[in-house]
Formats: sequence, C-alpha cells, structure tokens
Amino acid sequence: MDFPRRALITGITGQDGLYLAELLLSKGYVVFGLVRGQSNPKRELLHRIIPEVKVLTGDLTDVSSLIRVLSIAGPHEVYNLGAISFVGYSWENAALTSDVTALGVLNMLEATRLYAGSDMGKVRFYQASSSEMYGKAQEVPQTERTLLWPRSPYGVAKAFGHHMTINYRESYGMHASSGILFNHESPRRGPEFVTRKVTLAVARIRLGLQETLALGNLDARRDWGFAGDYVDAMWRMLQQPEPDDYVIATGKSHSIRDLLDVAFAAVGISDWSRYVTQDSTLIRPAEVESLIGDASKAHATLGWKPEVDFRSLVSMMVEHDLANQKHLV
Ligand code: NDP
Ligand code: GDR
Repeated sequence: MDFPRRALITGITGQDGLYLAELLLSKGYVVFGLVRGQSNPKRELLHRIIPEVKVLTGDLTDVSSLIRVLSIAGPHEVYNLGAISFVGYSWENAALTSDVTALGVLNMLEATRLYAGSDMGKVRFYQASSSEMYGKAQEVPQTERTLLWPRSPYGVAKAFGHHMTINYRESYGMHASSGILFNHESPRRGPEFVTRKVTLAVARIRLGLQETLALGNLDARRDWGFAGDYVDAMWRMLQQPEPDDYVIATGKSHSIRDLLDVAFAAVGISDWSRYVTQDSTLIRPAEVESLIGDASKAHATLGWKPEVDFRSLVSMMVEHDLANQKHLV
C-alpha cells in the first residue's frame, strides 16, 4: 500500500464532507476537496475550519473539470458526496437536481475510470446513496435488498447514481461501493433540514429571539443518526477487499413530534404546542412517511455501530445553537 494515502472528496463544504475530511486527516491521509464556483463563500469557511484540506476547483456537471482534479490529486480513494441534497428543493428544480445528483455521479464515475486507466485497482470509489431511494417503503425495516420506490426528484436521481455505481462495478471491475445512508445530523447540518430547523428555532425561542416555528408534516418518521458516526462507515467500506452496498442506520425511528419533544425539553419547555404552527406550503407533493434501516450487514462486515443516540444528538444540536445564538440577545 502507498503512503501517505490520498483521498478526494466531492461535497467537502457540506456537513459530511467536513466530518469525513477531519476523519481522514486524523488517519494521516492527504485530503483534496472539490469546491465549485468562482467565489463560493464556503471556500473561506472550509479553510478556517480545516486549513489542511487542499482545495481544487470543479463542478460535478463539468466532467472535464473532474478529470483535471483527479489528475492533480492522484487519489487512492474518491468519496463522491457532492449533490443537491435538499428533498423539498428538488421538486422546484428537478432538472438541475438530475444534472447534479444523478448525472454528476456518472461524470464522477467516468472521470475516475479514465483516471484509473488499465489499472482499476489503483482507486476505490464511494457513492453517497440515500434511504430516500426507498421512498414509499416496500418493506420494514429497509435492507440492501429492499425494492427502491423513490418519491421525489432527489430520490429518483439518487437511485440513478446508485445503480450506475453498481453498473461500473460490474462492467469495469471498479472498486465502487455505495452507502445507503439514512438521515444523519449534527450541529453542521444545513438549517433547511428539519432537525436543524427545529434546534435553531428552539434555541432562539428560549433566548427570546423568535416566537414561533412553522413546520410541515409532523407525523413523518425518520431513522436519525449522528453524521460523525456515519462518515466512519464510509471509510470502512473502502477498506474492504471487495466493493459492496451497505445500509447505514440506527434501526430506531422517531417522528417530528418526538423531535420536538426532545428539543424543547432540552431548554426546559414540556408543552411546545403554543410555539409550533403548521404551514401547508411545507407539505411535500409526495411524502416519505416512514423510514427505518436494518444495518446488520454493516455491523457484521464493517464492524460498524452508531455511538450517538437520538436524544444525545438532539441535545448536542440544541446546546450548539444556544451557544451560537447567545450573542444576538
Ligand atoms: P450537503 O447538502 O450538506 O452538502 C452537499 C455538498 O455538495 C456541498 O458541498 C455542495 O457544495 C456540493 N455540491 C452541490 N452541487 C454541486 C456541484 N454541482 N458540483 C460539486 N459539488 C456540489 O449534504 P450532506 O453533507 O448532508 O450529504 C452528503 C451526501 O450524502 C449528499 O450526496 C447527500 O445527498 C447524501 N446523503 C445525505 C444524507 C444525510 O442525512 N445527510 C443521507 C443520505 C445521503 P456547496 O457547499 O458549494 O453548495
Ligand atoms: P429528508 O430530510 O427529506 O428526510 O432528507 P428533511 O430533514 O428535509 O425532512 C425530514 C422529514 O421532515 C418533514 N418536515 C420538514 N422538513 C423540512 N425540511 N422542513 C420542515 O419545515 C418540515 N416539516 C416537516 C419532511 O416532510 C420529511 O418527512 C434528508 C436529506 O439529507 C437527504 O439528502 C438525505 O438523502 C435523506 O435525509 C436521507
């Protein structure tokens, strides 16, 4: 094995990209990150948080930029995390979501194949697949073998990327693995996602900075884990002798109401009903009602287990948001 190991991460400015970069740096990797756009403000943020990352400019919709970036980075491992990842936004921007979240995967796979040339063994590929591919879930809990029935343009795009990754594995013998990750959250989660929207609002309500919080469907259920635990599973997949697909999940599901219970309780509020309103414009055209994953294969093969439970995760996020909003009081 060559040392030091070199990794290229797309989506490095996102929640998972930051945790994965920290993990790989702690293992001695040289980490390259793909950042898009001519003046992306996240570039400065990334440099401030993790200055060791070597930033390269490119875009998943521009295959020539990916070929260039791969030839500069010379990676042993490629983690394809870049995507338009907000499900709600994907209905309003379905073609753009398909370009980035579906065709972007093909672009990255093809650029990686060209980079590997006749030596397919020189690079390993990770694709960020999603539990959203199960959509109208056909089985409970969901496993690697559950039929995909996506319910949003995002879910459809992820299903394309998932099958294309399997196809590159089968067609070219590429060491390409797909992690079917269920929802994972952290203080770095974007504020458009429901967990962070709730923890930020709870902190602000507690501090007197906000009066109410408008949400959509309160009955949806998700299997929520901690992003820091989930990036470790990505790395473990690429250390296996053979590529494969793995569900990564906690095996426990909670509703949005449960999320509200735990988040408001963290600031001493037991009855949240007077603070929460329902906004019908936040109800999705087709909802994914309930997801819960069975990660037995990852437990057995990767030796992976989640460390942070739902209650600790939500409390961690509320604590973080209380601290970062305090200066506004
Ligand atoms: P984020 O939305 O936080 O990050 C998405 C990243 O993709 C950002 O760095 C963004 O860059 C980048 N990106 C967007 N468009 C492009 C483009 N055209 N070219 C290159 N990069 C682009 O997502 P997460 O970190 O939460 O998730 C990482 C991956 O895992 C995504 O693919 C997501 O779909 C998938 N996933 C996430 C789950 C979760 O619960 N978090 C669960 C299952 C799958 P910029 O910052 O410039 O916008
Ligand atoms: P999801 O996450 O769609 O599962 O995709 P999100 O947090 O956006 O929604 C979870 C559930 O909460 C309901 N909900 C609301 N959601 C948002 N964002 N805002 C609201 O106000 C609101 N009210 C209720 C939603 O209807 C939904 O049922 C995330 C993303 O990270 C994807 O990229 C990833 O692939 C999947 O998780 C697994």
